[in-house]
Amino acid sequence: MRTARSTKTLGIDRRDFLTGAVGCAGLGILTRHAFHTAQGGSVRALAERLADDPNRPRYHFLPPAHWMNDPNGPIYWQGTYHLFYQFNPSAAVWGEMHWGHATSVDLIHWKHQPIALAPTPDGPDKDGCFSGSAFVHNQTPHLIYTGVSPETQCMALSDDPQLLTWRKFKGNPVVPAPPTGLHVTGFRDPSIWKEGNDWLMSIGAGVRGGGGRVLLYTTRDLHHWRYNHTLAEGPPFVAYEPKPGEKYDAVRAGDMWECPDFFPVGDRHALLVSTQGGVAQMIGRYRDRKFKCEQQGWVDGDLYYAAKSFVDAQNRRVLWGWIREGRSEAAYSAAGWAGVMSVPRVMMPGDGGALDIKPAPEIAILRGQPHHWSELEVSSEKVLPAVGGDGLEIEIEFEPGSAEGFGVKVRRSRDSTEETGISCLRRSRALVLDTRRSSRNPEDFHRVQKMPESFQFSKGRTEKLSIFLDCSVIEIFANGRSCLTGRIYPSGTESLGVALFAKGGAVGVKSLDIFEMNPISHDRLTT
Ligand code: DQQ
Repeated sequence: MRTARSTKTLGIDRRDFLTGAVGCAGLGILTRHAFHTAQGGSVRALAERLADDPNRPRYHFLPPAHWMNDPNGPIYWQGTYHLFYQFNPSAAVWGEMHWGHATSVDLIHWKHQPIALAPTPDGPDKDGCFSGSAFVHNQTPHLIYTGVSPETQCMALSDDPQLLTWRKFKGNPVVPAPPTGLHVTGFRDPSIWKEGNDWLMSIGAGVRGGGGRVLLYTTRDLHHWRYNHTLAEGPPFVAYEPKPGEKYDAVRAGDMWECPDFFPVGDRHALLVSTQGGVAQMIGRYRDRKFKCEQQGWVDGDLYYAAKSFVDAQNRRVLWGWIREGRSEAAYSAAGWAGVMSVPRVMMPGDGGALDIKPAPEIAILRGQPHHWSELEVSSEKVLPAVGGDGLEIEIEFEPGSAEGFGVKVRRSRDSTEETGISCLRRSRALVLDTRRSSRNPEDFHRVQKMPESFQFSKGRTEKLSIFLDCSVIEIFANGRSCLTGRIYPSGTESLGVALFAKGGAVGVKSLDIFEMNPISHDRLTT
């Protein structure tokens, strides 16, 4: 990781690693995967560009190059975690949807594998293999996904213990159309689970002007699917007012729920759907194969989308989510990559009914050089001179005092003309990620993002933040419950400082731990 002290990684310069002085792993990844280069440039030039890109994260999962969006079909199978994802192998823009594939034994370090699903010319997925799920039937791993266009549900299975090859069902599509008479805005992203001898499948849908829906299908043999009824439905989560002249967009309007994810949480059930720019969480009762929402909120902000969970080796419910780019399409297309996977998150029932969402503890294996402070009092800005970098985990526990606002700054330049602020605001009871000064470049991404779920301060309680900074990604976990993900693209590669601050009074810092994180990829390419 780039830290205040060093620009090298384990003594290996990234360019040497790529071009052969040490090895050619990065280049090999791209060549083996037969990457095309959108601009007609060489694969070597693309690999060098990615390896030298200071915005490209080094401990979050990334595709080897080009575009990635939704996590698909996460599954733990025979001692290995498999992560599939929406992938465009030709360019760093959305399109030509394939299923990329990577494997891991520890949930943190990943190995790229050959593409799992590609569109079949003249097949029901000729225009793309959209999102879906993995499951095991008769000891055989299966994938179920949406083939386009039109949107239909298709399946594939693998006899390979390593799941490197997949064979599509001859009878695809297994669900060729939405239920007769239902005029849906979309019909995609199947998710599957078993109850007794029945397989149940939920499909994302909605009705124009009528909100989102999740449709429920059942089968016993995987070939004959029967539409049962609507598993869940609901109005838009936020009022939708199209701008003058704006074309109707069902997802933006809240009339289409994408990527439904449905699972038990304690004695209730959770339904996650992606819509209106974010991932909505609904908690409620599941009876007679119908879900009734009792509580709702958002999982994260609007840069986190298409979340998808699975049950891991330890029976935990682990959630993956796609972190979008904050920069323009022109910028990410030119960079040659777009999209990052969140760190794995563990979900469990929390106080008051909402989900608790925490980073998977496995992430601690990446902790390098530690720095520790305790019992500090901060009444203005306090720069921490001994620490810095673009790959950090920050664990901080505040004891709110008289300060109106307090927090941490990262990626701070020495003259503080560039900095990213994470603030707890007492009056509005909010946690805010302020990226207005994250880059000196006025064209870059500048905004103030608020943690969507109310981040409550209560007298006498401490506030605990876990912050994962990884080059252009910031993931914040507040009190083990609320999450906020942001993107920053600092113009100064020397903007690596960390500071604490308080405004309008003082704040106590009970404890502060900062870890310089080890990369999972020394060349930004191999995982
Ligand atoms: N992304 C996929 C769709 C899904 C959307 C296409 C959500 O299956 O609805 O890439 O990001």
